[in-house]
Amino acid sequence: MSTTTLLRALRPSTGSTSILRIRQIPRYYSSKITVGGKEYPTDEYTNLPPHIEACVGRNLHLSPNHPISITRRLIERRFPAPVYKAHNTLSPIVSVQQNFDSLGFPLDHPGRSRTDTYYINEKTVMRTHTSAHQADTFAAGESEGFTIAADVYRRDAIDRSHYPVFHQMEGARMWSRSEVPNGDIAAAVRADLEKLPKHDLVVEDSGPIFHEGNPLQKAHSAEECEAIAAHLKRSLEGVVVEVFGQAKKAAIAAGEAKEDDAPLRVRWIEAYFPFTTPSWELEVLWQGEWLELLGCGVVQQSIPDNAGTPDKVGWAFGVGLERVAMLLFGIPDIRLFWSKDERFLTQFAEGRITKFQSFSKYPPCYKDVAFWLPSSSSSAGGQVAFHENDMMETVRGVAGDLAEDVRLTDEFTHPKSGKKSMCFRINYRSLEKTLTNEETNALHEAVRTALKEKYAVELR
Ligand code: FA5
Ligand code: MG
Repeated sequence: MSTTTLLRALRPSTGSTSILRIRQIPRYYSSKITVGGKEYPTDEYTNLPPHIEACVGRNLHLSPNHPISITRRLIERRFPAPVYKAHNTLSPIVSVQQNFDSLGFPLDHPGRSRTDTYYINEKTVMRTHTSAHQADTFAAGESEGFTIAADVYRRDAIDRSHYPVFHQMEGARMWSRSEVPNGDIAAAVRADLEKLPKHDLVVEDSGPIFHEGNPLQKAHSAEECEAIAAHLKRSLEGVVVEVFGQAKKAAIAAGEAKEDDAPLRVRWIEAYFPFTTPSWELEVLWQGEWLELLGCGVVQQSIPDNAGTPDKVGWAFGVGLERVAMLLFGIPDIRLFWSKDERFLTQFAEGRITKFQSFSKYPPCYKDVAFWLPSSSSSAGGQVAFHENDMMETVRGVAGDLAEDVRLTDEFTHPKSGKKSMCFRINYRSLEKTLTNEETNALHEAVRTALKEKYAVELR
């Protein structure tokens, strides 16, 4: 049975009130694709599916009573005007130049691949991060610092803290060699550091500011780098203090925490980004695991140089707004942010931090799918190798938010035939109701069919 027939067979029985959403994944694109109301030519790069395009324009970060917007405003408060200008309405459709080239991504960087990024066509992508706007914002030179909050798009894992569309806030603060007193950047940055509010949060931070593996840039003196790093870290620790102070107040009000509960654990770890060095990530301990909140670092000098502002030096960060909002509101699953369920939406109001009241947890249902990948000879006709993210997208495409997580549970290559086998476990769970066995089976069958049709896998 083809997917279409199967879907037609399913729809009448599930009725119009059913929340079961099984979708068709397009295998081919016509010559034009409409994204955010505008038409773009397609080519062999095009891989943006309709269920992702449908998120363009939802603007959760601009809906005043939505937790993503409440979180955005809370963080923006730490980066006030006139030093920081907030940009919150930049289009998610950007050029490959903006998203990758302007930031120094090497041509073979995995982030550029079609398995990781949604391409509208060869030259145009859905931004994968708010850093895509860094160079343009430096070039415009409207303010010393800025924040940019926006929706970003990535082909990524499926689990409770990853979603293919999420929100980031970029922040940057630059100082101009030609404008600071005596051209002394280090002194000017240190003076601004003194003006930042102090806090008593203990943040684990070991190791030197820079070293061979996380190097100082040639264009910066050690003193400059140290001052910029200190200003960056203090600014972001301030965000954490604010956010978690508010979260704790809300938890105490809800009777879920006490004033003298164990303090929050936060740590800096070294990181790598093509567009900053040295670089770090900030993590917090959440439900027993370290959760990465943001990436940051000293801006690669080539970016302001190429943007026509070579006398500027400074820092940048990018924080995941969902990650912060989950902690702030106690929201246990990233899919909830996209919920249109009144039981979710009516819980939140602008400027208020309250603990999310779960509307009961419906049972999960696990299903496994195993298959052989087409052997390389049969995939010669331009077909690319199967990537884990292809699985993620197939499941999202068919089951939408009814898929809670997808995990690769087994992978092996047959010693004689050389064929590769993969097994995935899909956890289906609705946030809104109990899925019946029949519904889960139908979803799973549609996933299997889609895999077979789109990737020519041999189901086992
Ligand atoms: C970046 O996107 C960099 N642009 C951040 C940056 C900006 C570094 C400026 C240096 C200077 P990364 O891929 O780690 O980095 O994503 C940043 C944050 O976005 C993560 O820390 C996490 O909080 C969030 N994030 C990443 N992937 C997802 C996802 N699939 N779902 C939800 N949140 C995500
Ligand atoms: Mg990261």
